[in-house]
Amino acid sequence: MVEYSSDLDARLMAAAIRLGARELGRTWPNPAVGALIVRHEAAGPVIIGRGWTRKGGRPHAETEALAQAGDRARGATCYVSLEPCSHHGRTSPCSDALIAAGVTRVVSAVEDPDARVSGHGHAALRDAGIDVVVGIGADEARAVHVGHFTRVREGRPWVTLKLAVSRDGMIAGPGGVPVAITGPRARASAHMLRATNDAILIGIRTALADDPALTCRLPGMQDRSPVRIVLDTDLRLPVTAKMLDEAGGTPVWLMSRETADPARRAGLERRGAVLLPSDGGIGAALDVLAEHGITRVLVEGGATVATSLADAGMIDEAVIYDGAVDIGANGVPAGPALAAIRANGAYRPVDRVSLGDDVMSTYIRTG
Ligand code: AOF
Ligand code: ZN
Repeated sequence: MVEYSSDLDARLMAAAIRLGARELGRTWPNPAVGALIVRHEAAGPVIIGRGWTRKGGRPHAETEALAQAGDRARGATCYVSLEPCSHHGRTSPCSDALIAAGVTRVVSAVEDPDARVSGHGHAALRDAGIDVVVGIGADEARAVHVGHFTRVREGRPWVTLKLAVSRDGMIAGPGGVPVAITGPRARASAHMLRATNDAILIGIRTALADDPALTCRLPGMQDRSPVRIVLDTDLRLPVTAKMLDEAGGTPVWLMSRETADPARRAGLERRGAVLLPSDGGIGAALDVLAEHGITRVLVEGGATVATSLADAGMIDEAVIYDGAVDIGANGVPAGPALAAIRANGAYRPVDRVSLGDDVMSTYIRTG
């Protein structure tokens, strides 16, 4: 009889969670799940299969890990960062695949809130005589799957607000002109945020003022650019916008009123933009994004969007880069969004790192 140590289970689960988390930003509409197939041998554990959810959500992590393990999966343990699915979705259920492969133990971090799966995956495994352990690494797994959980439970994506704030509390120069607030290390970290979110969202004013490409430009990670979304109620984005030059790479979605000028619609669609309906309200826009599969969205600007998100109580997480430059009193102040995040008790700081002359602080909403 093999002895399973809870310490070893915790370490192998942590590895499975990390394996899945590497794909954050690519697996939407699915969660970024990681799975390991492990044989517990006298000399120690041997990992015989590793899998993670692939781009667009298929194949699922367990299928990949089982394919690698082959016949050796018989009698092995599967460590998986989310309850194995039990529904007939785009392929047959992972719980069936685990049973068919002869896995005898499944260590699963957390139940899947998706109503098609919720509890049924674990039950199916137990019904087949598999020893199922649930809850090891649950907090870490929940943090990785927070986008999936928010989309399934609340019908909207998890919202991360990114703000770069000058030493004197400004986010842009006079009249909204862009100013370099942070240095290269902070900028690289902001590009990493882009890479790990499904989508990046800005308001039309920022799009007009900055003409940003909104891509991830980290070396070797150019293929990790998120869907680029502009809240552009009246379709004011010019067809010459830089982000449309690269529309072939990752999609550009413009959220606009359905009554927006048809000629402008046609012009932007010819440039590759996808138009989604929005009446201008941020809450409704987020619902539409969730319907289109977005589980995590990074909001990068500007003050208007940040303020309406703060007013709607929809900033789940905030990443604040405090820069070392001063902009001056006639700049654009960071305003109510930053005040809401730094207000006592509303958000809890979870991370704080120095990046050159800048400081990056991450906050998560309490309650
Ligand atoms: C797993 N392993 O790696 C993932 C799971 O549309 P489908 O058929 O791909 O199903 C999507 C649902 O499957 C998704 O909402 C989530 O509940 C689950 N994702 N499950 O067992 C995986 N990505
Ligand atoms: Zn599955």
